Amino acid sequence: MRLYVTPASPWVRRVRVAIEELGIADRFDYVQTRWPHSWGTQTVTTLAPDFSAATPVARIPALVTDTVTLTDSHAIVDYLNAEFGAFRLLTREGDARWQALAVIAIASGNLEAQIMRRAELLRTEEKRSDDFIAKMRDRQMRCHVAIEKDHLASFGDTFDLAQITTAVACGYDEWRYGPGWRDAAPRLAAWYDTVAQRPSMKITEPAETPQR
Ligand SMILES: N[C@@H](CCC(=O)N[C@@H](CS)C(=O)NCC(=O)O)C(=O)O
Repeated sequence: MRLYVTPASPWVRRVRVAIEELGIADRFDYVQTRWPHSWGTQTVTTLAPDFSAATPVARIPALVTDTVTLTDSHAIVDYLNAEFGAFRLLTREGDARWQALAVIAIASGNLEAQIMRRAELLRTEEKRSDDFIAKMRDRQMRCHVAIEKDHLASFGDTFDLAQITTAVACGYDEWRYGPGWRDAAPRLAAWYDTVAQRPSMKITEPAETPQR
């Protein structure tokens, strides 16, 4: 299977952490993609032809298997969980599934805000909207607080997709925007400090995306 990646993308990291937790890394070829800083507001015309052919969405991650191409991290982790994980990372049915999806939706909303903020920050100073950046930052903080207040206590022993997505949201916030989020959610930060030591988190620590 071919997985299109960059080292900076938290959506890619979410998939890679799931792969490591399932112990199936040897089944994948990781294909590096390159993005100029204009990606936030302009169509990128320098993407490799195989990547462009694989995904009309032209975003990472994208997974190409012999039978299907999946162009969204949730679809990919859902596929891995079912095909290789015996539903260990996200249970198939029942209340535990809906509780996990509740967490995943909040952590994903947080990640979307972080990426939109990043795209806005990549615009020139004259074009950048401080209001928009503040709106995204407020959303990030509300999401961290909500997970700490409503969900953290019920996190179980399995580092499942709810926890993986939450940890990746904490990790990206810290890497891109600094430790400020810790003041908003100190108990979540303490939990994150523990799970950040897992091998799956360590070997997927973010680094800047190659630009060319
Ligand atoms: N909902 C998608 C989001 C994927 C996404 O936004 N990826 C970013 C990198 S973090 C990307 O490829 N951006 C390039 C672009 O928007 O042109 C997922 O979960 O996979």
